[in-house]
This record gives sequence, structure tokens and C-alpha cells, in this order.
Amino acid sequence: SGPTLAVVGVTGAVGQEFLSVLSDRDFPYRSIKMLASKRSAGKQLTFQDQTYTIEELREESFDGVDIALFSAGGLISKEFGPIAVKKGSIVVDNSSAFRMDQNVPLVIPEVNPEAVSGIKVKNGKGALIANPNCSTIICLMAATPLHRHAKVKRMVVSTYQAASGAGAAAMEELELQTREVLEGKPPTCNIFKQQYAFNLFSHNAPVLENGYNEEEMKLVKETRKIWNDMDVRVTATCIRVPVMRAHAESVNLQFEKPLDEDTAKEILKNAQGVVVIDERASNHFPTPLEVSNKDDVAVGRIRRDVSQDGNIGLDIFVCGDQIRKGAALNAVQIAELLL
Ligand code: 11C
Repeated sequence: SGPTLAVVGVTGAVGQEFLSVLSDRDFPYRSIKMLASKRSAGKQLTFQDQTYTIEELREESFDGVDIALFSAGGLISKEFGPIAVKKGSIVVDNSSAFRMDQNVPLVIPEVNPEAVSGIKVKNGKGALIANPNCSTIICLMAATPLHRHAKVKRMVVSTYQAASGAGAAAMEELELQTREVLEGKPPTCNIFKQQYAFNLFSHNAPVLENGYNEEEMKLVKETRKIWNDMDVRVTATCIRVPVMRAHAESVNLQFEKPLDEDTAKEILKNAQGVVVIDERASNHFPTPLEVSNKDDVAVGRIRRDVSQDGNIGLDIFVCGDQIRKGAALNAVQIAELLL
């Protein structure tokens, strides 16, 4: 029993994580197709004690597929997403290709599950659902419970983003460069055009005319769409740091209504998918390593913003596994909403 599944981009970092998450969560399925580019077609992989042959992604791949989890880049999503939908599949897409389309829900299950309430498997109709950008998911997992309580007027986000956001090859390059630099060799710079190990730099997404890069503008636009609040003011600075697979974000929040730090801590302790690590005495707060391979997003450094009067401002520090909650886990949770 259960739906028929397809994983598009199964050899990538997120593709592999889709499989781990499906398995960890005992996601029910009748069959699963492993899809990738021609380069990987024919290779075998083992999943839940079964051997699968990776198939080349084609139009026919979606015949009879109920849910297709896509993470093979925006171009593949643009080409094959609509084909899959036409064939009756519900596509949960991890790329940015459709996120801002008015008719495509952009969903974090803990935040706006109502956005997919009309979409269900087995009603014979295909649909597209977008997974938000990882930095948006991780930020809003922490900011939304507070927003529900005191309404965020303005949010200032500064990110410290891991290699995994740029894919498995970037993770390999970080490891390789670290070895090279320690051995006194010039670092190999294929993915990023500058030294990454022992360094940090402005996010590699294209810089736009307004001076923001695309990653930063995703935080601005996706937050408005997910919160269904066109008035919320968001600004962001996104930085790539030499960390393997979990993003960290400093988030400054300005509220419409007062919210003191103790109440904020209680709200976050009770929030689904969030864990509070906020031990001032021992200086123990969230770190990328502590959240790596974990489902929950960690929040700490919860403190009143001293630059603002009263209790209308808070600073928080958030860490979340980019491949898991930032991508694969969120997509599988969306798929769970459809069952
Ligand atoms: C990163 N968030 O960490 C990016 C990569 O829109 O899905 C993913 C870009 C996206 O570099």
C-alpha cells in the first residue's frame, strides 16, 4: 500500500538524504523509482534491503507516479516538473524554479501546512509544491512561533552557510582544500572561484542590480509568501562559511507587540521541530556540528535587543541541518501532508 514514488536527482546530496529520511520516517510507499541523469543511469543502489537500478530521467519516468521528489537543479525542475504534473504526479520540488509562482504553494509543514490542504494523492490530479530555500526554512522555523505571538514587523538575517548548500561537490572541495592548505599546496578552486578552507565569503549566488545576491532576496520574498504577509520587512546578508552541512543564522526581530525573552524562550521550547540550546552560564549555544544530521532546528542566544525600547526587539541565533530540514526532511514532511 501507499503511493508510488519517484526520486529525481537521487545521486545528489539531497537525493541521498530523501532516501534516508523516507526510511527514518517509515514513509509508506508501494514502489519507488530512482531517477538521475544519463551519467548515473544503470548504476545500482541499495535502499531498505532492495537493489534498485538508477534510471535515466525521461518523460515516461512519471507514468503511474503519485509523488515525485525533485532535487536535480532548477533547469531539470523547469523541464520535467510540468511533464510530471501533466501525468498526474504531485511534484515536491526542492529548486527555486516555481517558488514564487502564484499558483504554487511554498510550504514549511510546521508553518503553513494549510497551503496544501486542497492537494491529495490519489485524486488523479497532478500538482506542484515548492520546498523553500534552506536559509528561509531554518530561519522561519524559529521566527514563526514568535511571529504568531507578537507579529514580526522587521527581520534582519545574517547567515553563515555551509558547503552542502552548494551540493556534494562543494562539500568534497572543502575537504580537499582543507587538506591542500594544511599541506602547503595551492587549493583546488573548481566550485568556488576562491579559497574556501580557512576563509569565508559573500554567498556565491548571482549579485542583483540592487546589490543583494539571489540568496538574500529569497529570504525576503519567500518569507512574505510563506507568512502571507506582504508588509513584513526583511533584509539579509548571506555568507558562505567553511562548515560542512548545517547553516547558522543570526536573526534580529522587531515586533508589533511586546515579547520578553523569557516568554520567547517558552514559546520556542514548545515549538514543533525546534530545540532550545541557550545556556548562558556555560556559553553553550547552537552550533552547526550539534545540529548536523538532526531533524530539529536549534535556537539560542535569545535576548532582548538593547538597541530598541521596551520588549519589541529580540536577537536569536539559529542552526539547522541544511540537507535535512533545509531540504530533504521538509520535502518528505510535505509529502506526508498529502497522504
Ligand atoms: C545555499 N540555499 O545554501 C542555497 C542553495 O534556492 O534552493 C540552494 C538554492 C535554492 O547555498
